[in-house]
Amino acid sequence: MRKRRIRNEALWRTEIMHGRRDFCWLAKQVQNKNIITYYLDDGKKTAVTETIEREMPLLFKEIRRSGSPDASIAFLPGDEAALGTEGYRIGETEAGYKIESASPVGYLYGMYGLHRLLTTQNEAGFPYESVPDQSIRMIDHWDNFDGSIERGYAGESLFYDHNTFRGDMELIRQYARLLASVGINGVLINNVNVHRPETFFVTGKALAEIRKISDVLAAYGIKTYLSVNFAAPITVGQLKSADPLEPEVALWWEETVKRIYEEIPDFAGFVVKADSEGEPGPFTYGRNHDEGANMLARAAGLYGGVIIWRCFVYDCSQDWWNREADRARAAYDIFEPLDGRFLDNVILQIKNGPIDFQIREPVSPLFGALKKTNQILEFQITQEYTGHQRDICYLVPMWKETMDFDTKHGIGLTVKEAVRENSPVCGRSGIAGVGNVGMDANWTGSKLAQANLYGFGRLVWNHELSAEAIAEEWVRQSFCLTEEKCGKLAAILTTSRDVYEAYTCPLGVGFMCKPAVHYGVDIDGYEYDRWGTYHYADRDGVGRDRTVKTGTSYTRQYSDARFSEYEDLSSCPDELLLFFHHVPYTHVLHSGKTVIQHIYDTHFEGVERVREYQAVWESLKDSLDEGSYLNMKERLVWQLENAVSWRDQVNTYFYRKSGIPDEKGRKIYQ
Ligand code: BDP
Repeated sequence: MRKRRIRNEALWRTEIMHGRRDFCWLAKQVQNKNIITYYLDDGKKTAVTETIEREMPLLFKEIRRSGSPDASIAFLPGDEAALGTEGYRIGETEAGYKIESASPVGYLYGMYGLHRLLTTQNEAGFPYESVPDQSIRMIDHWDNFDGSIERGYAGESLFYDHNTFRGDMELIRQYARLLASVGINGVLINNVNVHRPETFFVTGKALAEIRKISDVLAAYGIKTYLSVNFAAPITVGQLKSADPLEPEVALWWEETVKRIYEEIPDFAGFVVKADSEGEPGPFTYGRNHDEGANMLARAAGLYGGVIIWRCFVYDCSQDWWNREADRARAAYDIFEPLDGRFLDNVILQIKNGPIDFQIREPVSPLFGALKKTNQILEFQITQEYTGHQRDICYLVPMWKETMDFDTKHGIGLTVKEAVRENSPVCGRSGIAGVGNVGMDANWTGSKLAQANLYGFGRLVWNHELSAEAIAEEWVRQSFCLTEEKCGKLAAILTTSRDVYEAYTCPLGVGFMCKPAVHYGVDIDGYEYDRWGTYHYADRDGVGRDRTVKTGTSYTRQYSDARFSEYEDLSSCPDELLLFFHHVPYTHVLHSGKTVIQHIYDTHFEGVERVREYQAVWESLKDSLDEGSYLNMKERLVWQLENAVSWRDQVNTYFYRKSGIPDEKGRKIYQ
């Protein structure tokens, strides 16, 4: 029998009563505030207001007193013009607090917001107003019906188990609670690679199960999306073709969508990965992507649904010897010419970088260039290329960097603005993250990887928060530490992206990891393969030449200002140098170091930093719960092994290629 997870409310409460900590940031009840009553007086009950009623005693300690309560939380109607449909304002009253919002879901967010403020000693004070910066704030699950999760590092799927729906609604409710507490309002429940069993999700029996999931999520203000297979009319509908311009194909989708909405009236829409990594798509029929997406959008549009169409489209059978073919160019080459040709319920979902979720990539040139198309920016929360939830890698600094990046299209158009402002329908734009949870008792496998899920939600809701502030918030909500220790733990998080980059990926080169697995070092693993991700190291130098002058011309996909910056060796930022240029090992960086010395230094330093993390973690031992302490202690051992093997292989490899010794004389295996 499967071991039951330690995750139910009763246990949360028991644990708190015994002064022990639990596995997530909502475990702390607000105490000593004498919050005893709440008034939710908006006339009618909804699934969301019922959720609020259930949640209140979990979050706030209930102390019943005789007579009229002297502390309370009142929920009052708020001003929609200022707060929108999801925002809230919290103020103090003589009797306690008031939460104003124009909708039940705003109250829900306000309740979690108040809990956060009171458990993190936030200095913002009251009144406190919060309105989300993006409309769609979404988690994408790459979960398969057999229970496995593509690129999942925290156990099996919450939703599926051996080709059945797991049916653990209480677990899904707890997950929805976590997500709503950080403002997530959409969940894609199946893998974008839609294998045969999931292709049938759009049919009767499965829909009844999906409806149950969707109902639970909806009670937390979360909408449900499904990934569909573009060839479903053939697989499911027994048609001969899935050509988007064939009337019978369009009709099949119309009927299919109708059935879905009959079962799930508030269904959000489809996510589609087409013509990518073996998935079928419009190209199969000589059609373009607007034709494919618009055909589905017409069907979904009848019910208010959307089509999220992914731009992760590239030729994964590239000839590695063909220096002109450049995978980085693909998304822009395909989608930029289609700008303005999509219906207004189509949203293009664009990965943060042009290749694939590496620890360091430039920002996708589609941001800022697409001006007449709804857009979603896609991040990866699950640590596929960033340490598999074994190595610590807090990703919020990287996401923040992407969102704040000035595309220099127009006057100061950052990515976060471009996503929202360049989308014709603002409510149909936003940010998605590929989720990192599974059946593991602490949700994310690595305790510290929780900070990525938490941080994703917080940052996507409020773009002004710093990565440091979010890390501290999460630490305060998850542990009971002194100020000093809280600072130490938050510092591990906030430096961890740089450390992971230091021992893995020099100067933006990327993809020196083990093929398929994407963890551990294999410098030439992808070098002579079909996937289009090459470092071009030879005896004279390293890096991919993507310039107009001598390379693949990828640089030209950016705005004029960014183009000049990247094209010119003297202005290209060090951290992206090898992404854009092929340079000799003796090339001197802006930092003053040569490329080869930079490679040696960062790989030696990366390992030392991991050793420091181990020491800090040991120093926190007595202040941590045993489970969390052991969880990360074990992972830090793995991380050190990983960092050492990256250091030794990368340094040896480049020493052999270049023949240039380390100027500090450290040990490099030969
Ligand atoms: C890559 C993953 C692959 C996904 C793909 C995608 O390696 O498993 O299917 O992204 O985003 O990073 O579709």
